[in-house]
Amino acid sequence: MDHLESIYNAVLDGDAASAQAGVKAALAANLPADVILKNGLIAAMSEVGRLFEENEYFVPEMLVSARAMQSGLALLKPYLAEAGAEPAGKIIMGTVKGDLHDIGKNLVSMMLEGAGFEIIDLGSDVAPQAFVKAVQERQAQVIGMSALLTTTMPSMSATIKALEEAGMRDKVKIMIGGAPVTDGFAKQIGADGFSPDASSAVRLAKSLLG
Ligand code: B12
Repeated sequence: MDHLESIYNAVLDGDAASAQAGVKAALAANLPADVILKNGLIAAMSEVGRLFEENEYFVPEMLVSARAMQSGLALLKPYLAEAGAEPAGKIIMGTVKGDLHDIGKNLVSMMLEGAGFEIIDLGSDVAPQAFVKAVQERQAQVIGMSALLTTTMPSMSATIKALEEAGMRDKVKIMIGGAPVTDGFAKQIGADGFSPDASSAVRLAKSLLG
């Protein structure tokens, strides 16, 4: 079995120790960090997403896989940063008020970090004012908001309004996502972009920063 395959299997199995061992072995074999990320860790995580949709994996499996991916990614980070040279930009990430779902937000953050962005993670259940305060204090160029409940989607719009009221709306680009969120909703509330998954979120962030 090659290194990428063992990383892939380790993430699918939710085996953090094997994922780390696989990443170490792959790096020692001089595989490029971005290849390890894309063909090992991310490929496995998208298979986890597929298995979840097929009802073959459930939340606990998804959580341990995400954790295994995260532990592998931690080892890759210094190499990815090296390859990326210049930091690509600063992004504030958070799951909106009332919403505790953070797996998708964390995946998006990890992928953005892998692509060289600096991430300021406000966590979950983030009130509109907390986003505004973070923009003021941290001088980020982009806000990424996540919502997994139809009942918390309005908090995205409330956050945009709070930024407008604080005179900060033109200082940041806003991207949104989460299972119930659509492109149409993003346009309706005046966000700058929507993306349905973590890898397209990286493309979106890059295009927002022009
Ligand atoms: C895991 C889970 C939970 C976990 C969350 C654990 C955690 N730490 O996140 C727990 C068990 C706590 C939970 C609780 C609840 N949940 Co829940 N949960 C889920 C479940 C099964 C999976 C969500 C998930 O992690 N998916 C995997 C990730 C990788 O996908 P994702 O989040 O969509 O993220 C991807 C994209 O959307 C996108 N993305 C996400 N965020 C962002 C942000 C940006 C900026 C961008 C660009 C992209 C982007 O990229 C991500 C990666 O590809 C969903 C079912 C589903 N199909 O979504 C229900 C679901 C979201 N939950 C639901 C409900 C109802 C609840 C509860 C109200 C249940 C209850 N009665 O208590 C509570 C609410 C708690 C709260 N206040 O938030 C409903 C929502 C229904 C609705 N229409 O609103 C769902 C859809 C289940 C269902 N079919 O009924 N839940």
